[in-house]
Amino acid sequence: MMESAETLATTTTRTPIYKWLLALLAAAVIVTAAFTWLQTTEAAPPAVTAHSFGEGSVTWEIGRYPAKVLELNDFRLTLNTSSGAPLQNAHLSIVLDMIGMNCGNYSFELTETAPGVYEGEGMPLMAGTWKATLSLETAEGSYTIARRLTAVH
Ligand SMILES: [Cu+2]
Repeated sequence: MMESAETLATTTTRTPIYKWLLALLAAAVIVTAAFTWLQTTEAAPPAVTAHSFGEGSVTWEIGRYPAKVLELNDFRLTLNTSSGAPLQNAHLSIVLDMIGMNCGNYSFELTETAPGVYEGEGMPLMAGTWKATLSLETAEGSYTIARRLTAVH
């Protein structure tokens, strides 16, 4: 007799916890949906982006934009020192990886085609939003700079 009374007591105290968990779950679903909606409606990353690092600044242009999937796309990065002079003799490489997917990375090196201007060709493997991570090495130090880009068919 005592046992069944105890069981009943536990059951009645548990019910509100389940309701609370259900409410939490519903809230989580709503928040996730809102985030997904925000991500898909977010403006496409621009063709030209500007970045600063310890020694100066980078202007990062993608020649044809949005970039073309499975084609070589021109990347042109212009490096300036803090005083505005071309930053020469740096070593630059870029890794492209698709945001939220494991469909493969694409890495390439850039070469200096004019003082402070570095060019290379990158190939996104699928349509969507990609992250491009620049590894920059100068005489003074090493830097990592990232941007996003859109690729289409
Ligand atoms: Cu992908």
